[in-house]
Amino acid sequence: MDCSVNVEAKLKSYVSGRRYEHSLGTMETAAGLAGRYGCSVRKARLAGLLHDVARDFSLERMEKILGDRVEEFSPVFRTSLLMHAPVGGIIARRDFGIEDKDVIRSIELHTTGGPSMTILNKVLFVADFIEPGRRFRGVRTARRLAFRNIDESMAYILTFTLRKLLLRQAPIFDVTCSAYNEYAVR
Ligand code: DGI
Ligand code: FE
Ligand code: FE
Repeated sequence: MDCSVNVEAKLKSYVSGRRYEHSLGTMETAAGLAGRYGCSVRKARLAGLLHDVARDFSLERMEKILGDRVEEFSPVFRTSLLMHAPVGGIIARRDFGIEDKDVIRSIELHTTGGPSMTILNKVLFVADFIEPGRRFRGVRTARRLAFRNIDESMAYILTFTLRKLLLRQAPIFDVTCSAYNEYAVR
């Protein structure tokens, strides 16, 4: 299945109304960024629409879907927040028939980021942060930066997220650090 109208209708049975609106917003923003940076608008829309497909699943449901892959997460990272991205990748393929590797990887990396991200991976990561429903101090700067320089935008978002996590003394996932280091000022 690849027609985005069908995907939209089906997504409704996976996520809450609020999440559905966020998914539509991310889809439109991802399309805009894809146009700006010259990657596939169709893939960006699909990735934006489906990125949070597993966001409202329970931890038990996620662990069942991950199967042996749950071992990839050390116990502190076995939270529904961190696992909804890889689980989303699995659901996008299994239930929505998405085969495109770049789209799947974009979904898998959308929460933490990761090393060697493609343009599409970055487009989704940034779109998720700045879509029209987002409200926080700094969102206007983030929106402006997103369309000016995607790598600087990655640095801005990762710094913002890491700072917030550090202030809470929350555990930092290895891939979040790898992503940050790729865009940190050298
Ligand atoms: O699903 P969304 O709410 O749209 O957004 P998301 O999938 O980008 O999730 C963002 C959250 O993920 C953000 O509040 C911080 C959290 N996060 C990202 N990297 C890490 C992390 N949380 C912890 N504890 N450690 C990380 O490395
Ligand atoms: Fe998410
Ligand atoms: Fe999201």
